[in-house]
Amino acid sequence: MARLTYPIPPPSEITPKEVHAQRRRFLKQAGGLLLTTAAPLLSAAPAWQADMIRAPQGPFSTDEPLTDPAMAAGYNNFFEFGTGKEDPKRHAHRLRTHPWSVAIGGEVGRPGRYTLEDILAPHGLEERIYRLRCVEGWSMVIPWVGFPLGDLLKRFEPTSRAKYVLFETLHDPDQMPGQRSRILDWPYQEGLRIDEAMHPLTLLAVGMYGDVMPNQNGAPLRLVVPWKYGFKSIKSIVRIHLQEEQPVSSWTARQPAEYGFYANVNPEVRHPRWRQATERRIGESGRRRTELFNGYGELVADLYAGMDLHRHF
Ligand SMILES: Nc1nc2c(c(=O)[nH]1)N[C@H]1C(S)=C(S)[C@@H](COP(=O)(O)O)O[C@H]1N2
Ligand SMILES: [Mo]
Repeated sequence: MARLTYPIPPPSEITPKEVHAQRRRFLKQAGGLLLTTAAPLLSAAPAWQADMIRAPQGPFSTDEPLTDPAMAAGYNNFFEFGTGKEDPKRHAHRLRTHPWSVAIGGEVGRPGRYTLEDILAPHGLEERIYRLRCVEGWSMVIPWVGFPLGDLLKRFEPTSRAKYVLFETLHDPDQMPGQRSRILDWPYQEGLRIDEAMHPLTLLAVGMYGDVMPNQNGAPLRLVVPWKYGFKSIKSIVRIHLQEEQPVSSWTARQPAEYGFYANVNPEVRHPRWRQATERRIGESGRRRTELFNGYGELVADLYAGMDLHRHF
């Protein structure tokens, strides 16, 4: 695959209209008549972005109506940019997503610091429409573009002691002013058990709705773990560390009684402050029932066979 060239033009400039299938689909679903006016400047786009906007539909997609892309990129949790839902959209332009690299280390045969281009080069991108449910009680349906995390981890040859994976977000208060507040111990950290990380549903995403990832959604590289509460889907990843011990994620460190390591969506496990039995789908009125494992139980329930899901919440 060709080396990439930068700087990355803003998504509006690189997204030719013929590749806006998802956006068109959304508009069609919404009964909208909007037309995109973006000029086709595909030749200016880095290779992986061109691959991204042509990404074929991958497995496990839901056919539920998509969330309005403006809502998906305008109502966010990204505490590095503030605690209000509109803060990330307002402030995330301060994040410089190029150059970007990810340190991959711990229990792997090939540790090192790899550029985003190195990371993406061998992977075919695909689009997967997944539900994501926030612990606070809202959910969205988003067409993510990415590739399975497990494919990446295999490349770096996990050792037999790699039982868990720790992920870390960039720590730079100049770019992420929310890190001046002590609401969380920065950098934001999350973790998965190795079998969860290797599960084919677990996605590393670089885009959504056929465009590069908006900064507020976790550019340039974020996790999407659709059967878990949204906070497990860590944004703007700079470190992936395989290890024997179970990581302590940022939310668990802050409130261990409220946020467990597993954080599987479970309508039967109560949260002291948020409703878990029902949820509000962004763009809908009223609430719908929340499903165990966010509706992905057929695919992931085996991972937790024999475990007490109330204790391991
Ligand atoms: N680094 C980082 N990642 C994060 C968060 C955060 O504050 N910082 N918030 C999490 C939470 S609580 C949710 S619900 C999802 C929201 O993703 P979205 O804004 O793309 O919908 O991102 C998760 N990833
Ligand atoms: Mo969340």
